[in-house]
Amino acid sequence: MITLLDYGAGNVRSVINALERLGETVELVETGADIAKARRLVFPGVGNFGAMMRILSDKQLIEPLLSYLREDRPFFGICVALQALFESSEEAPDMPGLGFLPGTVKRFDTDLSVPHIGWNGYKARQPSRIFNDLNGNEKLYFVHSYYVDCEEEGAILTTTDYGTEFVSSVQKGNIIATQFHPEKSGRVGLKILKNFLDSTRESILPQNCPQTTKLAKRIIACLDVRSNDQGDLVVTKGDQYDVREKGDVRNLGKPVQLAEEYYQQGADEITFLNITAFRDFPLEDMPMIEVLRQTSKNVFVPLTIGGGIRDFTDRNGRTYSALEVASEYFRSGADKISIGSDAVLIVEEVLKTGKATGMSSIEQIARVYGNQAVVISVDPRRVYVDSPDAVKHHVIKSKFSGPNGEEYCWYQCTIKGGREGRDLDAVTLAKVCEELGAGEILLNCIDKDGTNSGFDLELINSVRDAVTIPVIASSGAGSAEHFLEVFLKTDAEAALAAGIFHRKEVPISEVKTYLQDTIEIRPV
Ligand code: 1PR
Repeated sequence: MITLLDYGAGNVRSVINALERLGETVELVETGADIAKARRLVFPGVGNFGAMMRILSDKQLIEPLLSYLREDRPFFGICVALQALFESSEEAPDMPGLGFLPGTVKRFDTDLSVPHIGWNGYKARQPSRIFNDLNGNEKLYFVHSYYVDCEEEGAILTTTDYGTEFVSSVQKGNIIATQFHPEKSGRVGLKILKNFLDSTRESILPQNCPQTTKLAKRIIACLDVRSNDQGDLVVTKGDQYDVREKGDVRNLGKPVQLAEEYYQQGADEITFLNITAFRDFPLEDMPMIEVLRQTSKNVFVPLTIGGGIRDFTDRNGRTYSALEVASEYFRSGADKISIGSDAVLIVEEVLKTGKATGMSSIEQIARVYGNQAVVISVDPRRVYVDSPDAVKHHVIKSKFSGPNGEEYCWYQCTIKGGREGRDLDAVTLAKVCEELGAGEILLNCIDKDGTNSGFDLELINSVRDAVTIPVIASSGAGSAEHFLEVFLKTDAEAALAAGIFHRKEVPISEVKTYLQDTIEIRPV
């Protein structure tokens, strides 16, 4: 029996799924007394440091937690739960941490994109039982903007490089805590959790840790999901967003099954886009929630879900906030949510009024679940113009001329799955969303979608240059060479593809094998 501290924010589902996969029964902590009687305690911290400490304090869990830690009973903390062990955090300067270890939590101060999202390595500083069956050159999944500066040298278990060398895990006796997410680190992460659970395992030092660790470029498989005309939920794929072929919705497979296949092949993340959610409210579309639940039981890499995240009033007059919709997705196993149409409308409003309300879906979800949990999915279309001043938008000079010889273009945002073009460009959208608290940009391109002709490098470069958060390049991948090209010619942190994988043209493992000598990737 494992006791899990669920303080009410974020995706504890993933951790429960990972522990259950290891054959454990999980009991949730509700009171201090539950902590007092726990035999092994797992604490998955998510979101904002201040919000987390406040909830722990309100629920009177701080003293029982500190007693548990001081008694040196088996403890595994994840992400913000690692940070909670320290004295304070720059994220919430007025809110003290548990102070179990000396040191503070700092924000990354680097030219690299923040949050630090993705798969990075580790360098072991001391032997531990969590290293059993690991050799040191594996990559683990991180997603955070803050890191711990641990003043007790002897407690540092591993460090990782990202602009600076930071502490990526600590161990003091039976207390272990990691900045990375073992529950999202595939088979390696499951081994780490298994080693923690088995206190009879000996402490060892992995032999092949790198001198310097590097963040891997991510390969993401995307599943566009909708009901077909028979009412079955299917993975589909459009050509420039048109998913119908001879009148029928193209059916490329079952979502849960395909997601598992891609996980086994080495996908670094899986994204589900509920592509008709702009008209069918997702909380009424329970099969999609069920897809997420089933997938998260067997897929131990990050899951993003998008589609229909916005305020909504159902036919009985009941109003749901975007935050409620997102919360349901998180509870069902999502690690990140992606917002498409609503982001465009929010940015239009901010530009019109000149101020943010603090109440938009982006701001609300980022506040509760953290910036890293909010992805903005952009669906732009290229519009050619004669001169840079032709429109009041971010215009670029293109290598490719338009149908009438135009040398310039801008990227028009669309909503409702590309059905409606708006008077807003993708660069401005990305910048304002970053300011509102988004953690990542998923950059599609309608012109390139389904064409197999390669990514739109001009679009990716112009958005990448405008923001400091990670950018996922999407649309157009038709060969392994296209992934190499996007990573060599742009600074995108990840590349996402759909058709190439669904049509089984090039499996993910082959893309990775092709990249591995030139690009830093997570080995399959
Ligand atoms: O607007 O918040 O409800 O979200 C709806 C989401 O659904 C958006 O993220 C939007 O991108 C997506 N979407 C809506 N309609 C479609 C469609 O295809 N008709 N799919 C759609 C978007 C783009 C990518 C695709 C890449 C790679 N599809 O998901 O996977 O272009 O494709 P490729 O590798 O085959 O070229 P909201």
